[in-house]
Amino acid sequence: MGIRSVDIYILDIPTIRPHQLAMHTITAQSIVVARIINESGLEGWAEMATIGGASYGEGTPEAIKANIDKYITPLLIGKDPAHFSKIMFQVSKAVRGNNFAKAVVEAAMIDLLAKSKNIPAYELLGGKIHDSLPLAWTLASGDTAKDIEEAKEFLHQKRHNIFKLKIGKGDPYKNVDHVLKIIAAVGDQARVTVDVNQAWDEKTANYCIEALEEGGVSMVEQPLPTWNYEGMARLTERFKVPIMADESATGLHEIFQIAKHRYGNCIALKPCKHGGLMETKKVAAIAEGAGFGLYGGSMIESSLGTAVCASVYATISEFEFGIEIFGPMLYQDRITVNDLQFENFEIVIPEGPGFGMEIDLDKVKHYAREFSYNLN
Ligand code: MUC
Ligand code: MG
Repeated sequence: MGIRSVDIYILDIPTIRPHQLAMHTITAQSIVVARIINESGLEGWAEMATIGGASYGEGTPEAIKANIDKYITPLLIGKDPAHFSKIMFQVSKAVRGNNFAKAVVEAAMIDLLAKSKNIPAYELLGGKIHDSLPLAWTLASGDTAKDIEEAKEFLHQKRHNIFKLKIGKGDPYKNVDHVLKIIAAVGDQARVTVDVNQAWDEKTANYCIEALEEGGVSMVEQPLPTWNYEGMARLTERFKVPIMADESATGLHEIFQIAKHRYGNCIALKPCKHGGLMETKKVAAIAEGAGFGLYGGSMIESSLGTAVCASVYATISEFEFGIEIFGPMLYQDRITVNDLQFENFEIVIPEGPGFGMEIDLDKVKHYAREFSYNLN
């Protein structure tokens, strides 16, 4: 059954509180949603998110949509999603880079195919190993006291016992002080990690990581800019605390280089960075072969995109650092009728056909910058 149409929508959905990263503070998250319809009218839906326009990385929502509309959609029309790997191989020959764009269309084809077979999407990805996975939360309110209050409340609710702290903005000495205060408050009950989002130079990283390691931080994510691979290798060599590659861990070839040269010793997976769900599995295999610990990363997707990530993470054997697809809980609203389930510090892998989410079309229309219903 061939693909009749591909529609890409950009939606802006407000968050429950400001979420402060080194380069940007999120108050509304922009997501890219793909809807693929086949000739019998069956729909596949998927979502990828980016953060802070062009400030996190090159893949802005607007560029993702423009490049799909012009260069990827024509390669999909008339094709059968049952051959999604072949279609993505053809896309990879015609379109360089554009991993976020590739990831969202591949995922929508997988959702459509799985729905046509009435099976969960994870069945098409090798089948699920996990029914649920340990879920981290990011403390990033921009205020130490508020972060501590949030962490205590989530421990009490048994929602999270892994906390990632967003640091890198402002004075590095104050960053360290902020982390040490949070460890003093909840470190006996929770694992605390930090994400610097490329904000430090090597000298600053050396000073801060020494203090953080001593203070009991259990992982440091992307302390240096993506270009500074060798600096990442030096930090990895020097410190016992694991150094995670996130923004630098993009496609298959980059991850092979990271694994080979130890530009870090653990990796944050994200289907959008790798260019799809099948690529995520390949990347995970490289990391596993290198003995790297894995983390199930997020770009703060809403419930639909979170279900996409959960479906592939469920098929990957081990996440030493847990996963962080907490996105739906940071949004004020959702575009699906149903929601993900969270219990006992874990996220439950969604069941049901496709990614297990039912789209709320009125909500999609409400939050979309532009909406058209393409039924030709
Ligand atoms: C990132 O860099 O990891 C994931 C969680 C969060 O708070 O920000 C994202 C992006
Ligand atoms: Mg990160």
